Amino acid sequence: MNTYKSIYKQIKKYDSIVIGRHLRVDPDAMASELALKELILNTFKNKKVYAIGLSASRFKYMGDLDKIDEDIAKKSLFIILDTPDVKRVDSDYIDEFKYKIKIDHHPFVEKFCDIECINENASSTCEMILDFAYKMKMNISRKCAELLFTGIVSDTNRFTTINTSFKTFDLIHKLIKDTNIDFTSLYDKLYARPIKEVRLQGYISQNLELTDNGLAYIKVDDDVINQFGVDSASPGNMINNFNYINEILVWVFVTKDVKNDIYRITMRSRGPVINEVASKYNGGGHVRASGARVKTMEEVDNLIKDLDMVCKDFRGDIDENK
Ligand SMILES: [Mn+2]
Repeated sequence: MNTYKSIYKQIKKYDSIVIGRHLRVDPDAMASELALKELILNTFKNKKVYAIGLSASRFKYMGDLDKIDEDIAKKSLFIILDTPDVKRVDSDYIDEFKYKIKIDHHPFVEKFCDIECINENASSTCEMILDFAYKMKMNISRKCAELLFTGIVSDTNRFTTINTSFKTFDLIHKLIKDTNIDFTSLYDKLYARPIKEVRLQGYISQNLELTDNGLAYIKVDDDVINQFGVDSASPGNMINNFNYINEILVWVFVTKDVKNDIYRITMRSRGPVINEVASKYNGGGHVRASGARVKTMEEVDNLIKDLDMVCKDFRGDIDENK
């Protein structure tokens, strides 16, 4: 509560506020920054508020993003959302801002802001923004409510993730009651996808490698990406669809990011802790939802081996004679 108060005080103090989030935008990051912008504009008159970062066409429906320059950065308060470490911040001016605030639900990685509001138990950054809005008695518009609902539903994978709590439902219940949003109509925008991606999903299902320890993995090479006419980020974007498969404890999708000449690895878990392995390979994230980027296929293979061991340990199958 005290942290909320100090954040609110800074928002009140600055006439120019820039809101940012992590690289490779996802619905929670996008919705939280646009919702916070709405909240501030609806609560305070005469403030300049910018929501920044690289846009993605599939989130265009949520709203437009803003551009800033160095002069704006120099006089602004910066609020960075959903981002635990400085290297993942989607802004060129991170060192220029006058004052910085972090609001995040990822496990702590490093301190890089003047105020850091971290709640690892929150289901999403949108949940934290919603909690903040209610506690600080801010004006929640319908547009803002729709954004926050979308972000929470997406980051909790429809209220199935481990951080979905009584508080999540409590806040959502209040939000729907207060704003009367037509929430079922929002799923269409969030979940509708082209048939070529469904076909790619079929390909992944057919070709997943499965170990005895419950690790599933696939390396989707560029020919396959081109064959299906999809984007190299597509496999990673559909990884949540592979939850609740009896034989699979941890699943890993590997794609090549040709532009940056690296392998991009997305991983999920139904039990074992995987972010520790991810951080060993230039990555990180949540306990059961992480990502990593490596330069060589050898590192990819080592990561897969490490995750296989994590699965083995989780099942308690360790041969004690070794
Ligand atoms: Mn998030």
